[in-house]
Order: sequence, then structure tokens, then C-alpha cells
Amino acid sequence: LLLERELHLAVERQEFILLYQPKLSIKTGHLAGMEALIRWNSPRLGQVSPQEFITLAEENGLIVPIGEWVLYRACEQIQRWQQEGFPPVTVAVNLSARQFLQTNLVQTVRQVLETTQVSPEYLELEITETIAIQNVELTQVILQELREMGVKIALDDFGMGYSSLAYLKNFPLNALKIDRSFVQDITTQLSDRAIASAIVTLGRGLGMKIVAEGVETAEQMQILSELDCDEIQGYWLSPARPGEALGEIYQRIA
Ligand code: G
Ligand code: G
Ligand code: MN
Ligand code: NA
Repeated sequence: LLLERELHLAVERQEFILLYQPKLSIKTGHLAGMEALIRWNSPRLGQVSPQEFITLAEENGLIVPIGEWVLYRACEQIQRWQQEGFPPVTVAVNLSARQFLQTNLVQTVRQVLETTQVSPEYLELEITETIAIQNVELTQVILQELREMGVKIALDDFGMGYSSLAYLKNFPLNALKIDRSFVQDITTQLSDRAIASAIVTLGRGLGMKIVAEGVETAEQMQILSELDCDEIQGYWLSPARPGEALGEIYQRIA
């Protein structure tokens, strides 16, 4: 398979880059954090969508070296921004199930933080319900160890998977991310608004921060503000951009 062969080469040749999408605190109007999103610009295939190559990498195991590379790069970027004098910002990294359950993730994270000299509170890990489904007990043990290390945990794409409310009760989560499918029609669909509202109430009651994804318009942002959502992320604020764009983002938001 062409894509598979190219992906192996891409790992060796480090053809990936990380972009960063900002999150805005609705209440303060300030930058609330960043999400690191991987991009692959293949010399032979051009831009390959992350959906496509992450899925393949999860199947063939390449997600393990790719995921480790992402963790290192994100933490190096946190360190670089701090050296450039920016106020410290938390960066979220997406983890796939394989990386979470089939590697020594806790050891890797500890190693990355140590090597890059980043304080754990500035690293957030985004997990999805698919991780928990595969092995609830192991997920809980790993999350507990990460929490004790001081790393933050967010539950991504919330509401899309086989969400069990028991996960929310038993996992040490700092944040819930409302899936963008509920945000898309929030201005016209009362059902989406009701779901978003319920997620905010649920997360709030459990002491979590609520982040809405895929916010593309001021009207969506206004409704989320009325629902008491904490943070928003999406094209309305900014698409994912290179690390060097942080200065502009600060200028625009602050
Ligand atoms: O950036 P974009 O919306 O195209 O991302 C598509 C999908 O790829 C999303 O589900 C996102 O979570 C996932 N993704 C992006 N970057 C990473 C990454 O570094 N690791 C993992 N595991 N998934 C990622
Ligand atoms: O699964 P995850 O939530 O990590 O996926 C994030 C994906 O959402 C990224 O691929 C990113 O490019 C995409 N994204 C970010 N903001 C928006 C937005 O406002 N609208 C849409 N449709 N996609 C977005
Ligand atoms: Mn995510
Ligand atoms: Na998401």
C-alpha cells in the first residue's frame, strides 16, 4: 500500500508538523490554552488528512512513534514560548487508544516532561471514550498516575461515543469537550442546545471545565456563553496555526 509505505518513511524523515489551535476563555476573554494538531505534508502525496493517516497509524502501530514525537514537539514548543517571554499556556495533545493502553504512556510522559523541562500543569492530554471502552480498569489506573504527576486530562468529542456517565464519575478529568456536532446547529436546533446545556451542567457539577469545539460563528459563541460554557475553540477564533503565530494570537485576544 502506497500510503502505508509513505507513512513509514514519513516517521523516519519526520515529515510531520504540529499546528496549534487556541482556546478562548469566554469569561475572561483571554487565551485559555492550545490544542496541538498534527499535519503531514508528504513530498509525494501532498497534504494527507490527519483523519486518514491517524486511522492507518492506529491500525499498523505507527501511532506509537508518531504519538511520542507529538508529545516531544508540543512540550518543546511550550518551552520555546516560555523562553520567548509569553505567559505560560497549557497545550493539549490528542492520544489514541493504542498509545494509551499498549505503551508505557506514564513513563513516556514523565520522560518527555523531564527532557523538555516543562512543568506538568502545562500539558493536557485529550482522550476519547473509545479508550475507556477497551479497558476501563487500566484506563482508570493510568489516568490516576497521570493526575498524580500533575498532568491535566480532557475528555474529547464528548457525547459522540458510547458515553457512560460512570466514566465521568470515576475518571480524574479536568475538562469535558463538547463535540462539534452539537455546536454546529446550536443556533437553530433546540435539541442540540439542550444537549450542550446538559453537558455543561453535568461537567460543572463534577468540577470540570467545559470546552465547546467547532465554534464557527459569533452567534454560536453567544449561545454557549449563555449556557455558561467556560471555553470555546474553533474557526471563529482561529484555525490551527504554526507555533510562531502565538504572538499574533495574543495581540488579537488580549
Ligand atoms: O486537525 P483535524 O481536525 O484535521 O484532526 C482530525 C482528527 O485527528 C481529530 O480527531 C484529531 O483529534 C486527530 N488528531 C490530530 N492530531 C492528532 C495527534 O497528534 N494524535 C492523535 N492521536 N490524533 C490527532
Ligand atoms: O477530534 P478532535 O476534536 O481532536 O478534532 C479536532 C479537529 O477539528 C481538527 O481536525 C480541527 O482542524 C477541526 N476543527 C477545529 N476547529 C473547527 C471548526 O470550527 N469547525 C470544524 N468543522 N472543524 C474544526
Ligand atoms: Mn481533540
Ligand atoms: Na474533538
